[in-house]
Amino acid sequence: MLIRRPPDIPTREITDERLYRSRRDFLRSTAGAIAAGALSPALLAACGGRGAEAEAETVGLAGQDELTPFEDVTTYNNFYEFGTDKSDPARKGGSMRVRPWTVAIEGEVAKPGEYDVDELIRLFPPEEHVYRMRCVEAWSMVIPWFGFRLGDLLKHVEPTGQAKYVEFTTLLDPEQFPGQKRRILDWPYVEGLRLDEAMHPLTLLSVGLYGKTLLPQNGAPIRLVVPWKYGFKGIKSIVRIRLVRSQPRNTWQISAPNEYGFYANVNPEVDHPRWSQATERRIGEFRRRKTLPFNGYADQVASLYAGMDLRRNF
Ligand SMILES: Nc1nc2c(c(=O)[nH]1)N[C@H]1C(S)=C(S)[C@@H](COP(=O)(O)O)O[C@H]1N2
Ligand SMILES: [Mo]
Repeated sequence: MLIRRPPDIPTREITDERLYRSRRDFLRSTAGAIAAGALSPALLAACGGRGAEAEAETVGLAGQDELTPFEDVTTYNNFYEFGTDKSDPARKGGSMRVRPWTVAIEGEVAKPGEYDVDELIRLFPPEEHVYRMRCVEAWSMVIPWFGFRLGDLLKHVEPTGQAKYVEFTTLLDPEQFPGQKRRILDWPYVEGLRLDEAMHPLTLLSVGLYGKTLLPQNGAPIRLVVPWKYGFKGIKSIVRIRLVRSQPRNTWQISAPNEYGFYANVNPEVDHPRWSQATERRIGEFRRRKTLPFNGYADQVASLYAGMDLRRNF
């Protein structure tokens, strides 16, 4: 599902996800939108232009899944910079300064530079992407992200022939992130992708969800979203993107290398040493679901790993 739409629809219009969904379904019908006079000509053109592609991309994504309620998406979070409890990020995120914010793009690129996050949003207009998300702790959500493709940004900065991986770094600031005052993890949080994973059209830099600007607890003002990988790959509050020649060490791998690997592809056949990955609990549901290989995105991404031993490369 892809609908081009400005990221800042006033809160009162969409805090209720049922209302959000019906609005979205309504806007998908161009005829309905014209009848209601709901869309500006520019937005209408954008929707029309992406219409066929948007429908095609919905297949195999989260089209049939219910959205996880906004309340759960914004109060049940992992963001250890704010603390290890799921409720810490929403409770302690309020004082985070998310503007001005710059993202440094460095390393093996022809055009390195410092990019203001608002400039990125202007250069790469965000779109909606509804993705299933799966945490390594065996819970999952369905989230209507708002973002742009990381690949579009990378093409813009022109990776050199030496660039093989992309390394991402979260802001280091113990004054804003109380969790960084304790060495729970090796701060700052770092993640990495292989260049082809980073260039894949499913891989996003997200700046919003549910049509609203990203809240601190979800990784404001800009965070990574990689729907076929465990949640920890989705690094939040990014200040640096560096193109590199060799595989970066990611924070959870440094912390417990036997439990968390570099690839972290969702794989029901490879259990975490301390628990099974075969099933998951969708937040808001009671019965457990079977976890799907690559979180249900195998058709789109399995070819990236052809010939690799995914038990060894977990
Ligand atoms: N900087 C940073 N990014 C992070 C984390 C973190 O602790 N710090 N937690 C990760 C984990 S384990 C998950 S499951 C997702 C959760 O994202 P959400 O709260 O938006 O659902 O964020 C990931 N990104
Ligand atoms: Mo996670």
